[in-house]
Amino acid sequence: MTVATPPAHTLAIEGDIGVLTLSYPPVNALSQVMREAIVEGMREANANPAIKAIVLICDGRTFLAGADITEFGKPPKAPSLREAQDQIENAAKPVIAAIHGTALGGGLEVALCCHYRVAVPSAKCGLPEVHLGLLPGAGGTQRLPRIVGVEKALDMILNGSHVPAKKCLEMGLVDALVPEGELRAGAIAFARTVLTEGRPLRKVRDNDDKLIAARAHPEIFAKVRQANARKFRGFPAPEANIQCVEAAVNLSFEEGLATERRLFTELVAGTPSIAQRYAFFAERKATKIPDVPEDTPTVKVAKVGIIGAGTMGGGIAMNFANVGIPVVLVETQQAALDRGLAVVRKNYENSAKRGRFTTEQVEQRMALLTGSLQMEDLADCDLVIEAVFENMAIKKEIFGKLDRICKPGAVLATNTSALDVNEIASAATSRPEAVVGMHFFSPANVMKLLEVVRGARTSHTALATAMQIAKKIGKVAAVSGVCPGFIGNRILAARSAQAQAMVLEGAMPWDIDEVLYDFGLPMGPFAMSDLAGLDIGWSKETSKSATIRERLCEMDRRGQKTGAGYYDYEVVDGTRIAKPSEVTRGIIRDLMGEQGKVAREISKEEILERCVYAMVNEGAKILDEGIAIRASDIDVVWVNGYGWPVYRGGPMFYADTVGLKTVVEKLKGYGERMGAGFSVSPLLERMAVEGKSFTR
Ligand code: 3H9
Repeated sequence: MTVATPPAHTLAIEGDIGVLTLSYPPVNALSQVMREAIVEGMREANANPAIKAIVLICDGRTFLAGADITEFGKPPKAPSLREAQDQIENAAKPVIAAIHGTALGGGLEVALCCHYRVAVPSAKCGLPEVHLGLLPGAGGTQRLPRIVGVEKALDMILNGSHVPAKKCLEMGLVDALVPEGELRAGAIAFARTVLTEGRPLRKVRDNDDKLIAARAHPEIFAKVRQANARKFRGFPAPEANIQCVEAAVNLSFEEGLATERRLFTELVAGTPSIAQRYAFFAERKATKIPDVPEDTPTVKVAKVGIIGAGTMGGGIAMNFANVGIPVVLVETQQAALDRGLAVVRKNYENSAKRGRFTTEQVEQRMALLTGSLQMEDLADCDLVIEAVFENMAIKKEIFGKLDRICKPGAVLATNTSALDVNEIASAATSRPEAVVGMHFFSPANVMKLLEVVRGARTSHTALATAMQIAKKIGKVAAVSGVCPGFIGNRILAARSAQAQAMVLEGAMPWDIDEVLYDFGLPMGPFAMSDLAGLDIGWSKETSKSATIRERLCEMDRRGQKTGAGYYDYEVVDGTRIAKPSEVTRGIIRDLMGEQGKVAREISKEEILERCVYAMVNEGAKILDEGIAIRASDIDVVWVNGYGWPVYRGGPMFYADTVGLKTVVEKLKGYGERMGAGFSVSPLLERMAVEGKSFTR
């Protein structure tokens, strides 16, 4: 079947207004076709004497979503975006951008070349290039501060946020809102007003008032750098973005544009941006499951049940309340339920205090949460998520009950982070096809990742429903097969094994943490253990005093919560500071002595390579076993669930950057030195020999 491609532009005439409609599904990205469409459409509209003003509007679900990211890194194709923008900005007739959906990146930069902008209330505008390791390279860093002022522009550009139309109106970024669903008519009416009132052909580039005001406050830039130092650590793009806005303030428009162009060119060719663009597409690819067609029927999730109102259950519930889906939260004890709901309320109130939403919205969200002590109250839920602690017997009991209580067709999910989903599905229910893993990460209302675990008998519908609801609640989902730890924790375990081994060879926990922190992770494995608590799964009765962790727990050094763990902790000015601990050092030395081990110097290079290549090796095994569909899914899991620095793409992307041949050689080399050795993944070895890569 041939699908007719709609023409990229059409020009209609409504009285004396030309309506230039652009169309390039799915998101009207500004690829060559679209740039040509703008140039051509504008020429036609300019040349037609019957047209006195031009409305620029888009078909489909959105206004222009930005430059076509797939074109970056390839030879440029004419016309350039600049040429298309010049056609608009230099038009002899007023051009009005009519915005719906999202005007993002190059899309907003095109709108900024229009003389006026109108939008529907649901529209959003943003310059999200920073998330791709880039900067707005089509004049955005020069025009936005001219229209909204330097501070607001920095905020938008550095956060890459999608700003709602109402706020855009307040900032002057759009000139008027028109009723929802009436964009075309509203924009035409606005264009007529411009004509009848004889309003000028306003060019954003000519307005320097806000920049002149900012010249008296050069400290704005120092402040923004300082305030965001932690967030920007390791990323080159934010600094380049700041320098562009500084150039807007201090240089002429054309000089500013030249600075922007130069820095954009540098960024686009660099590994961090290549990695971030890869991550953008990897996230979208992860939603596609080869044997599950996109049109697979899904369950409409109108009501969700959650079992367990602890930290996880409460956090999970917030995700659904945030998007207006009612939740029944089930606990066994009233006190636990009250506590859980109180924590949720507190979280919402804290967000309200930070200005994220209003107190009215707090109440709206809380009203969507109903507590219950009866599992029977889950009978009419479309999706039930079990979030009790990790105990197979208890989970089986719960799923047995759910099987009896839940309506036919409901999706039954477990939030287990390690247990066998197949066992839960088959041993406890008569409907294993309805069972799926939905592994949220803590804090579940904040962390982006959702590992969707596909059991041997999970139906296409249950799987597709989990993926669809993940998108609805704003999660980044990746599918994992069933294995201990699934994708994320299994790789974490491989890294931990190396970290633990190195501590008994002579590296101190803080040496290892420092290397991984410097690599870009938020924290290393030992700091992470201290944060999570060292006593997870530990008991005094069964402790064999065989590991450092067991000995620390026996001394009641159970991590941050007891004020000591691998590290000593000191509170300075209300901030908890981790310090290398002599006690831990002593435990390590004792244990090494008992095992007849002699400490050696371990280089930073070895620490990094053993930790990271062990992850890559495990990733290759996961891929080989079919636990992950594709290498990029593994990267999606580690970037969104474990803080892997996105400017390094993910462990599998990173391995490709290093070269698989090198990774295999190093793994073998360290293996020999360690004695026991790595079992190098046959897939990894084969790919290295064949000169292949995982992600390119
Ligand atoms: C830029 O503009 C640089 C300029 O400043 C300078 C230039 C000189 N290009 O997300 P979805 C694909 S940088 C190519 O699932 P949604 C996407 O891969 C750009 N492809 O839809 C997917 O493909 P598939 C700045 C793109 O409704 C399909 O479209 N702009 C692009 O959930 C649907 O995407 C941005 O960073 C693109 N720009 O969300 C905005 N965008 O079907 C990036 C999307 O094969 N885009 N695709 O999987 C978005 O944030 C979201 O796509 C959007 C829609 C919110 C628009």
